[in-house]
Amino acid sequence: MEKTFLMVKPDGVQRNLIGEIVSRFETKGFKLAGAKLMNISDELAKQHYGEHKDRPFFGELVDFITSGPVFAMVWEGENVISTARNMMGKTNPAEATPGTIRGDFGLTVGKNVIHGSDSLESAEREVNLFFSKNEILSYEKQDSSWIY
Ligand code: RTP
Ligand code: MG
Repeated sequence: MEKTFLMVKPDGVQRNLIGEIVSRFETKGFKLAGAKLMNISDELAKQHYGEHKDRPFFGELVDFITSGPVFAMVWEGENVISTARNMMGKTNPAEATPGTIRGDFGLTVGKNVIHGSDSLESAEREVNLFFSKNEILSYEKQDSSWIY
């Protein structure tokens, strides 16, 4: 089943949005396969955002993502990569549609609350960069016949 890497950025953690964000993906129907609160090292930040290393905002981006704890997650489900990107909204929260995470909670492009993998290749790369094999759980949801 398709997996994606999502991360509540330091601004989202500071603003107590972990629960709200987890809730959106849970109620959408995706399955949580792994999660942890962690600090990102300078080295990990540079690897994660390697594609942006020549952009003028790279230094700021690395400083910000290493500035405090993030909540890293692996989510699973059909088309989870593109659906999660739609649920996040546009990179610039000023342009993100209300109802999306960035549209509802973000203000500036630098502090846009959440990261999500943008392709199958980046999802595989980012899941493996942040999680070891034994931190990703494979499990079935309970048979729901006992829920009335
Ligand atoms: P992300 O990787 O964090 O999920 O965001 P994204 O795909 O929507 O956007 P991307 O182009 O990958 O940019 C990564 C992050 O860099 C910051 N950024 N700042 N100052 C700027 O013009 C600028 N542009 C991008 C944003 O925080 C963006 O999420
Ligand atoms: Mg990106």
